[in-house]
Amino acid sequence: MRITVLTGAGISAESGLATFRASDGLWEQHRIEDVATPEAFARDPGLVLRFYDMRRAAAAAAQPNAAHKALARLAAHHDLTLVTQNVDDLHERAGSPRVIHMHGALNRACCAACGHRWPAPATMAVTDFCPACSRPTTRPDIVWFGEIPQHMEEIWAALQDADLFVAIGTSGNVYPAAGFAQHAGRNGADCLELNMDASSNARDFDRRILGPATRTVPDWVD
Ligand code: BJW
Repeated sequence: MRITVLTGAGISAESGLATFRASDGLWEQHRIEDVATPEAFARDPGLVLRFYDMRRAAAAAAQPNAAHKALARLAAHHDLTLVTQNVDDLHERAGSPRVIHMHGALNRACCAACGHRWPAPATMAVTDFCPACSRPTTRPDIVWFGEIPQHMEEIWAALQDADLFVAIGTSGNVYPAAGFAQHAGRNGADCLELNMDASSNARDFDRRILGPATRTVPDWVD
């Protein structure tokens, strides 16, 4: 059986990392949607870099939880494609052999001019130079609103081929990920949602188990 899993911020919530659409969804009085955009970076790059420095430090201090570890066990015995919207590396640190980061990664920097990617330093500065082209055009390797998510060809193929699609801890508000269940379902996959609250695209799932990921994911895997 081929399984495609999509994870969102909810799977890392019990590792202490804030979700996006929880209670206030604010950072220093800014809406997340106003920080995670190319326009915000053009307007105030220092502010956006500080936001990602803070997120990078929080992710480095966090530990994988029972849900991340259960998905690593699942990969050992199944044909699994693990796609995450998360920019932390908790799946990797839990032992998942391959993780597709569709919204980028906090621990990578990239060059807006030449596309070169490299490991991000703990803090990034507006004046950082690209090690490949030497231009001061570095940015976090993060997919902001209005940008094209990464690895999409591979993801559509995995959704197309899946017998089972499972979405874990994602609110179903952000596209294209919010359309994955519909796409997989139309191609014959059984669709299961594991979430704290039903997502905005709940109608696209055949089954749903509500509760904290550290309980629902190990229960489902084992
Ligand atoms: C628990 C739990 C626990 C809590 N256990 N569960 C109008 C219509 C359709 C589309 C658009 C539109 N206008 C604009 C668009 C496109 C836009 C979009 O979708 N906007 C919407 C807001 C409408 N999308 C884009 O721009 C994307 N690009 C794009 O579409 O390009 C076109 C294209 C696509 C494909 C091929 C070719 C071209 C880019 C989107 C980039 C998203 N970036 C962000 C920020 C960057 C990363 C970062 O800083 O971390 O990614 S936004 C933010 O939302 C982040 C997340 O990855 C993403 C999803 O959030 P997620 O993971 O769902 O988190 P929450 O907080 O929303 O939900 C948490 C869930 O967990 C909840 O359900 C809780 O109940 C649950 N939970 N605790 C289990 N313990």
